[in-house]
Amino acid sequence: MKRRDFLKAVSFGAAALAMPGCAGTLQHVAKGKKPNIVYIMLDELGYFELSCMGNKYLKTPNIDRMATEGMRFTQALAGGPVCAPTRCALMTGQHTGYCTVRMNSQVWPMRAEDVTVAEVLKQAGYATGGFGKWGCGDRGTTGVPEKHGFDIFFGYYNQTHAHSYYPCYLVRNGEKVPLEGNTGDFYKGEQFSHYLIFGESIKFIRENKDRPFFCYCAWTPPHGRWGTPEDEPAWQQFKDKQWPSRDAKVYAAMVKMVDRQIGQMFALLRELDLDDDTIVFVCGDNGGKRYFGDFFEPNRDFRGEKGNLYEGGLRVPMIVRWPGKIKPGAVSDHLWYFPDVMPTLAELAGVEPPDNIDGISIVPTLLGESAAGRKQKEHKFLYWEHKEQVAVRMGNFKVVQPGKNKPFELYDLSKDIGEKNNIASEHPDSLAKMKAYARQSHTENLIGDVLDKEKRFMGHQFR
Ligand SMILES: [Ca+2]
Repeated sequence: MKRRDFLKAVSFGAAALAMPGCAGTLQHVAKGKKPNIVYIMLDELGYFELSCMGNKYLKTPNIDRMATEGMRFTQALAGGPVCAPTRCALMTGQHTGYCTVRMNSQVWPMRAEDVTVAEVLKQAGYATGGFGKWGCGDRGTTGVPEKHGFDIFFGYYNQTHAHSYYPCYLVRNGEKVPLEGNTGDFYKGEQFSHYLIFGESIKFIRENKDRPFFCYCAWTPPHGRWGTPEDEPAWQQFKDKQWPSRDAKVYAAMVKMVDRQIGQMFALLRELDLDDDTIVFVCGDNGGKRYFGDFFEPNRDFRGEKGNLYEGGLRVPMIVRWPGKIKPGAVSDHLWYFPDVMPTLAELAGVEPPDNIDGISIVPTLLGESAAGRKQKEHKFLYWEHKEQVAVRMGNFKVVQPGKNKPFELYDLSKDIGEKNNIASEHPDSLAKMKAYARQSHTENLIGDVLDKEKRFMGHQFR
């Protein structure tokens, strides 16, 4: 056993030992009922792209209903402003100054010793399935999901592979699954990948209905490129709109399609009599992108978009529903981000997360402080880095360093959600403190190993 694998085994073993009867065990766990967990993350869906958020064009009736039946968060923030790092922060509970995958890269996999939430839940007795875009390590690397706690992962391992809905193949547990009839054309083919990914998500729930399961749906719609089957019902609804581009219409159709599938997911949970035993999350993966200028207004009130660390790059829609446990119609302004998902799900499952995480469980916010048996703990600060950008959030204050050697800007988000009024010169003490938090948060970026480079994604023309 290599030293780092040994360290992983030791720290993880200690976490497992700490689990039974630990202080603060939730009532449902004490009674031996671990909830099923469905975590649906829609790629690029912006904060203002739900109809319940007043969007004029996009229709999300099932997500809207979920918000009336569950809790909607106004200050849930992504782990990072682009696909791969935000997923790594979500999976590991570590922020982007500490986690392994800090950029969208072809050669930057998770390390063997990185512990994911799937590993933690698997140790708690969960069946673990992932469906959609992985982004934390290509085939042939130490970052593959089947070595990070997933019993099954089906979809795209490589985020660039995920740019097509008609790829020549998808991947199941490291093995290529050829999609006959697809030629490498981005917009046309015989097999629409997301139907297959959705089908596998549903199948996983059916197959594991009699035991606790973690169904991680990192679904790629509405991320481009925007190919769609001509007979997709949502496309039929939008294709004749007099809108600026075909792509905008497909984007709207994709939002409507995944909303319909979320409705189907809830119908399945009711059919299997699992509705009350299942907590469902629906969120975006990073801030919205202005693919069509301001047409859909993905980040209406926010500055910036996907790729930067202003609120437009980080704030995501986040709705959580668990009948009988989460208060219906609640709106929470609790400030949290993706590293908090790991300890939250671990607590719901009655196990301890690893020690080396940055997240804080939000169970007291979700279930109420009396059910959780303690008050909600707040972050002293939250931290992000992306390429040469840095951001720190401390209460309502946020600093952003938008590039290398650029001065830090300071905003008070309670008065200035659009980050327009830089007040750095008025608050030297807060600025100094937050800059110090930034310095202490950045660690050396360690990297996983490529074990077989022939297995990596080579481009859409290759089968
Ligand atoms: Ca994304």
